[in-house]
Amino acid sequence: MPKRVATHIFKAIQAARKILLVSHKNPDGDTLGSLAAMMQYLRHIEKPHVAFCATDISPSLMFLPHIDYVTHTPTVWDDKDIDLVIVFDSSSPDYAGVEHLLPIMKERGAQIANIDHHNTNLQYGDFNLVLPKASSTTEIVHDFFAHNKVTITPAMATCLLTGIITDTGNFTNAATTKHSMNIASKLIEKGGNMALIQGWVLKDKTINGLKLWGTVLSRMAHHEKLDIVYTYVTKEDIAKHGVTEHEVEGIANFMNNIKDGRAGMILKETEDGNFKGSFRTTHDHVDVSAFAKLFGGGGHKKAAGFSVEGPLEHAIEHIFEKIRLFENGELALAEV
Ligand SMILES: [Mn+2]
Repeated sequence: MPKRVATHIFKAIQAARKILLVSHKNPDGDTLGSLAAMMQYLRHIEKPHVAFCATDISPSLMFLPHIDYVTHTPTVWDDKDIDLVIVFDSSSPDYAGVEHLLPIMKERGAQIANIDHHNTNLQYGDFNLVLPKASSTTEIVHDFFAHNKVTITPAMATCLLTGIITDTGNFTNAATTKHSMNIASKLIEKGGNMALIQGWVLKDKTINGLKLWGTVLSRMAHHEKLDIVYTYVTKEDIAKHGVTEHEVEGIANFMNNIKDGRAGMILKETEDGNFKGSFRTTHDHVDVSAFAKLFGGGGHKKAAGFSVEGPLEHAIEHIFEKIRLFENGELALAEV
């Protein structure tokens, strides 16, 4: 934990008039767990605050305390009292969907704190508490509280444990370290409810959702030359099965169970007919964040995301061609 930054952010919180907490778009257990833990603390010290997420929250995360206080109405940003914005688990302002809002805040004199663990983080804050070695942003928030001698209540412990459980794939992926296990154990000691989290986060599949998974999994293909296993999900699939978009969220992580291929990829069609892609790998020698960066995306070595233009056939061809050129060292030439 970089102690100076942790102290500075803590002092900024104490001095702030009103604080805006921000999660990333399509929020996961880590960004919302971090936000919810901080929100609990702000409630405890009676610090005025609001909370913002640019998109909807998955029903499987609604167990987090006071999470219905988080709004996606951008007018919360108009509040002139806000003088500190804390963004959680977002490598860039775009990732949180606030690239147009943060500059306005800065102009108004508000300070930005950026708390994150993505190695692609753009260090866009006035305070950057960015630790790529941390399993999750909640692990950093835990260490931040510990450093500043903040008492972690059972509700806060549950929030923080949520991020560790979701980002480590329930303690199975490469983010699972001695430190993350150690903190998880401390959080359970402090009253963190692991069974509650696992019940909500892991046992969240519906029959129709799993039928959709079946469709998506049955399409799986193996790009032999690049040794990447991939599949896709369209808007039509989601509509046909009568499920919400949240039902497909776990498929990318599920691809970590595949023995074949050095990496897995899933493409998901967005409203505008373009595609959001996710890469996963469990192989030490593969860095999928390098693949994601080729398409302006980012993330971690073992889990990364990006966006590409549709239609589907074009997207798939474009992705594999660009990765091939990148690995052959020909990319610069091809781009000219
Ligand atoms: Mn995270």
